[in-house]
Amino acid sequence: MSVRIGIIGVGVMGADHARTLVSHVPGAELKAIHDASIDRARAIAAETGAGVADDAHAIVRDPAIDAVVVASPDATHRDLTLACLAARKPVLCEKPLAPTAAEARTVIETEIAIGRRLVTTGYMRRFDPAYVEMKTRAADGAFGAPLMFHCVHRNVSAPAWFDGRMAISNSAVHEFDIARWLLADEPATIAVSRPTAGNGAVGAPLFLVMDTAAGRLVTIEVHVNAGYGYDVRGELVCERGTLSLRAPAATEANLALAGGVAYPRDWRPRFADAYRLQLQDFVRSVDAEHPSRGASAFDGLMATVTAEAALAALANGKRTALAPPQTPSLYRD
Ligand code: ISE
Repeated sequence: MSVRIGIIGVGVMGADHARTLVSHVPGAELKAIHDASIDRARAIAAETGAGVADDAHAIVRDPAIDAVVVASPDATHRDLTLACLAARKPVLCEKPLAPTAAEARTVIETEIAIGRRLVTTGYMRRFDPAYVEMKTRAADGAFGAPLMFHCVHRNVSAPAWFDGRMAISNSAVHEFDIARWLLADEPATIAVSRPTAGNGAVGAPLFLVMDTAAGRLVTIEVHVNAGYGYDVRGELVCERGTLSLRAPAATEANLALAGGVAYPRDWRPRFADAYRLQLQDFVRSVDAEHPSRGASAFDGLMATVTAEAALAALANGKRTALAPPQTPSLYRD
């Protein structure tokens, strides 16, 4: 029996999920898709063989659909995830779970009331082989305790619909999530600076410094208009050594008196393995015997709580303390 999937939103990420589902996820059937643009929905349907639904809620309600992927705009994530919970359908919701912590909290409250974890938040880096190897090697003891984690997050350019807050609420959230997962530690305070040189336009670089509850430091550069390529870096500094993510490509080219790696234009090639492994895990988790290994709704809430503190720190120029919620028992492993 295959798992029948519906996808809501087939823009950049939803279309990528649709293609990955039909080509790389055995046991999954892409049953229907919906998009606010009917032309876009039809184009992806023609490519993948999915049906087209003219309403997002028709996908959620359809008894012939077992699980839902939500990849619509950020502001719609919470309500669609709640609709999936009301229908008791497993849902992979793209990050962020909600634009505000108050909205994200309603998702975990609903899930707790149901008493079963149905939500996976699309923090796919938890499946990226490089981060997984970093976490595994850091745990073997040879490196000693992790002390600092340096992150760099650069995009070629911010999309036109990016507003001044989204470098934090839509981009830096990946770093907040991967730092929590890698260090198994919670954020305690956060400060945000930015260079005063340059034009200060939306999407100018930001530099964030977090202390964690266990006394570690996390530094994050977010530059959504870096111009040259999609470039994500990470270096974990431990007591006796460091672990760094390697270059963005598997090959290095030498040609015409020059050598180096090519950068992808966006995150899809860099994290293709992570997206595929996340979808495979999600489809497997539809069977309650195999709980999702992805980020939970609580992890989604935590990334958004951290983003809110970072936005406050950016606005008032002060180091801001976080009051992370206690982990409810449903979310303790
Ligand atoms: C985008 O939505 C993503 O999720 C990418 O992974 C991230 O690098 C980018 O900054 C976000 O806008």
